[in-house]
Amino acid sequence: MRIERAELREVPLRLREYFEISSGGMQDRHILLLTLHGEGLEGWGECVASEEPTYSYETTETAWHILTEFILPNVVGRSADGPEDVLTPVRWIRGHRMAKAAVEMTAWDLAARMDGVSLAQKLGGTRPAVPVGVSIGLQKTDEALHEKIAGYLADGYARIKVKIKPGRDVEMLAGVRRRFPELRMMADANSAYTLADADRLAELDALDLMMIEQPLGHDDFLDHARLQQRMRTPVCLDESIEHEGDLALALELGSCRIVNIKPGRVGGHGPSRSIHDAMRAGGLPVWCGGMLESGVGRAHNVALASLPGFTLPGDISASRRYWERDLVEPEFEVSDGQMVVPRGVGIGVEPDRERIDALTVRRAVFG
Ligand code: OSB
Ligand code: MG
Repeated sequence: MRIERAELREVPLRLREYFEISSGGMQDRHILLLTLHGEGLEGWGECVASEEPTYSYETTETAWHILTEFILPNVVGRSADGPEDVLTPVRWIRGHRMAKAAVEMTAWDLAARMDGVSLAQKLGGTRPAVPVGVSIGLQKTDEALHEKIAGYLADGYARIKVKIKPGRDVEMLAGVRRRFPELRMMADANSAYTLADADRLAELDALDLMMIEQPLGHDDFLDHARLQQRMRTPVCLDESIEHEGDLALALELGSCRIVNIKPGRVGGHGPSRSIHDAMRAGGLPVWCGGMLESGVGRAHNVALASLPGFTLPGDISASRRYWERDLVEPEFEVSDGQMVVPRGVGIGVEPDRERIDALTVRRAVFG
């Protein structure tokens, strides 16, 4: 496949609600959208970097810098054997997997369009619809959290993820469990604890959580392994798994039993498939996380989540859970705890070009 042209743009988009996690909060997203052009076709993708370096060292600004100065100038005007080969000319760039993933994923959409198939088909997806949940940010009060959960259950989500941090953990989740005895529930700490909190975290074992996500340091494989030995609740890693090597280390040490795969975090769909395959070979489940993407990024996530090993509900929620109005048509919807995987060619939803043009505040063109 030949990449003839690239266009990167920044599109500000305000979340309907402030989203707070243990390491910070988000309200006004700076969505980075990428298009790659070749053979008269156009692929779409999104960079998942956040505005502040809370979840990752990458930010929308570092991603803009790395994409415009180093990645896109070396990728545009070249031919690649396929989407997994597009980043070969920039293998020398250390890290910056979110910036790289944007290009790799966009190339997958372009490649699917060149083949005339859906992105899900191109990736090897097998399921027409995938189970989905919703991730709820830290709320001011327990009552507010209960209200939110009740609302999302009414919307039909298959599981609820609750953000936690020290001081807003065991008692808060015990209250949720009392009010919703049958709820499929999990917690995400975004690295808010240390191994010194192990006894406290082990109290969560009484609450029948599906898993606890990223309780300890973003790069602390050893302590996650020690913690997993001290609690029954499965540990799920998110921030820690940036590539296939991290997964190998985590499995060797026993740092987790579940992995949250975000293609935008691990460098794209290729690395996501490798992680999926390795987990599946070990009989371990994965699920697809989210980064408060627009519908463009969501389309990539739902296509990936149609692979057979994504057995647990993903953080892939309806467009209206995030935005007053999404950037794609039709918008994503949830019913009966499932999201339908688009069947059209490529990502299978149509970016609203006119609106995206009108909202764009920054643009860089290559080729
Ligand atoms: O830890 O999974 C996370 C959002 C931004 C940064 C990190 C995380 C999240 C979410 C939201 O949990 C998932 C979504 O609905 O997109
Ligand atoms: Mg997480």
